[in-house]
Amino acid sequence: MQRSPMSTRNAELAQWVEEVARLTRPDRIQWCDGSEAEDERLIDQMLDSGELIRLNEKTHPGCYLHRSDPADVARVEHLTFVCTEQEADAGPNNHWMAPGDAREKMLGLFEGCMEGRTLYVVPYCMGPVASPLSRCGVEITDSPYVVVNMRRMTRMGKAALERIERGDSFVKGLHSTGELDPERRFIMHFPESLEIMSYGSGYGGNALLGKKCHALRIASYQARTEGWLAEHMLIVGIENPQGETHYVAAAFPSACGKTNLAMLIPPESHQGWKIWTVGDDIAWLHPGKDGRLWAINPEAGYFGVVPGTSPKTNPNAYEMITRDTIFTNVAVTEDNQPWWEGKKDGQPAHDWQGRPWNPDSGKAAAHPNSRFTVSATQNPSQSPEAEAPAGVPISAIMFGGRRRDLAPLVFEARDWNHGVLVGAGMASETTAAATGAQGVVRRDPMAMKPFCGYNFADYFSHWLNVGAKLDKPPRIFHVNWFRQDAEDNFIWPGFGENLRVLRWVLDRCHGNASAVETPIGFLPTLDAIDQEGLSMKDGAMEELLSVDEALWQSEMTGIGDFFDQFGERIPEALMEEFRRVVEALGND
Ligand code: GTP
Ligand code: SPV
Ligand code: MN
Repeated sequence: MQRSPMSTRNAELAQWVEEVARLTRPDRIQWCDGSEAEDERLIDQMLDSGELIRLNEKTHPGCYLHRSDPADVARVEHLTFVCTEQEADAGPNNHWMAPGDAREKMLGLFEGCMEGRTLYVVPYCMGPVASPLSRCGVEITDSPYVVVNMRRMTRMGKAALERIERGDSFVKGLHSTGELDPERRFIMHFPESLEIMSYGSGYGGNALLGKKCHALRIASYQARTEGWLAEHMLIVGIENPQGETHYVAAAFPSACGKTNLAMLIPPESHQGWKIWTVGDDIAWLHPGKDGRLWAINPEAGYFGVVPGTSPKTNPNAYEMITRDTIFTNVAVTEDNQPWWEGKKDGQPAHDWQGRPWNPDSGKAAAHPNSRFTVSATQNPSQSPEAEAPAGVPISAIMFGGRRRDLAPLVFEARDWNHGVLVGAGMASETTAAATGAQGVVRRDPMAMKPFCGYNFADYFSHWLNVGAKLDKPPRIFHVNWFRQDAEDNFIWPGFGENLRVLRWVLDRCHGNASAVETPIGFLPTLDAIDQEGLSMKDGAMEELLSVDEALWQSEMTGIGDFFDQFGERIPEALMEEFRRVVEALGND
């Protein structure tokens, strides 16, 4: 077996790599240092093997296309398990397997799976390397595509390894693309021993183990025992014309607008406003000594949804992905530029599977869950605070989802505990980010249904406890950009115009925005959201801010049924909030 020169002084890591190599029997072991030279070598190698295709160098320098196996294009929630000793600790919100059984199953799959291949050792740090809030991990993988993605998505290589060698504990993530057979595909998490085993998929959240597997499932479990929160949230700074910046964290389910909100460009009508991206997918939130909640983004890049990205909807992202970007499962034009639905420019010649494009097929040319991978440093609105070791202080938390009806454009919870109910009661229409039916409303508390590494009942209790520790907790809001009219049009223009809602949210935090109290919380008065320069149909704001109490009553019944499955474990304080809203709806 060949070995690259770099190895490690950390005995635990060295031993684990040895063990895995004995099990998987690779031809070579390569320790990844995260250097540019290493990245270039891997890319060249993948260009030779066809795993990457070079895109038009004139229009898209440094951009490559990767085509996944057609049956491996999204997260697989039905094959994702949380393996705690006690089944009840994983909760009814997770698939569970006993750790011993899961390990045995996975060892069987991994046996000899790297024969003829290279085993890459990928040390990474989630969060700024200098931050005490950051956490390390090591992913062992046989996929060079994973390595180059991890280099853009995390602080990968030498600096992370040094942190581990200084004594940081690390999450052990073992990954192989295997045969890409959906029958031999499992994503297993062992939060009690800080381990992940992922076999049979090369796609995003299944394979880039630092992201959902570590920074959410494992980290949420750790966060509970340590008194912080690991959340599926963007973090954004909003600078007003006076030069003051306030930070908002927002949890929306997959493909529901986090990346777009995190890098929004203010509309023409909002001269002097500026948006600063801290993170677009994951936030680690810690109670600070000052009684506020502070957030870091554990990631260093974006694995973003491509379709719908246009100079109109998200000019920042559109610009950002014209260079040094890895595209996964987009279509290409005749002259080899990436193409996707909603690009508003060019025409596809080949679809995401490389087949000649047939405009009459009625099918999308790019996969609806096609993605870009890009380093955050390429984002023109990257926050100067993105590397701050202490993170940024959070003024407001927003929950939201895709609801064609029911949920108004925005409302504010009465207080933290009511806000926890608003988050716990969230639901959203499913999207292409996970396999399975799309457009089906499902309960997705805090946008964490696929990502909470433990029992949701304990998670809600933990949220309540964190709030109780904060002297100055963030205010909590719920938003919905996706209300539709009878003709299926989105009523709210969304994208850049969402800044208008952010302004109301921040004005509420500072006590100078008007609102009316309703059974579900505080809603803006009809004129409270600035509509200057906004073109909407007459009566649109009334519709966006309407609360249909009969619909809300049946929503509360659905939430109650959802809570029932957790039995006695559901915190009483949450049920108190629940009963209060039900009663208020009944009395109105
Ligand atoms: P994940 O990366 O899967 O976690 O997704 P995300 O939450 O970051 O979603 P993203 O911002 O990538 O948006 C997903 C889709 O929703 C894209 O096709 C966007 O164009 C669309 N979208 C985002 N914001 C808005 C909005 O304000 N209004 C409307 N109508 N669509 C939006
Ligand atoms: C999501 O599905 O929420 C994503 C993409 O951000 S993935 O990395 O596949 O989880
Ligand atoms: Mn996500």
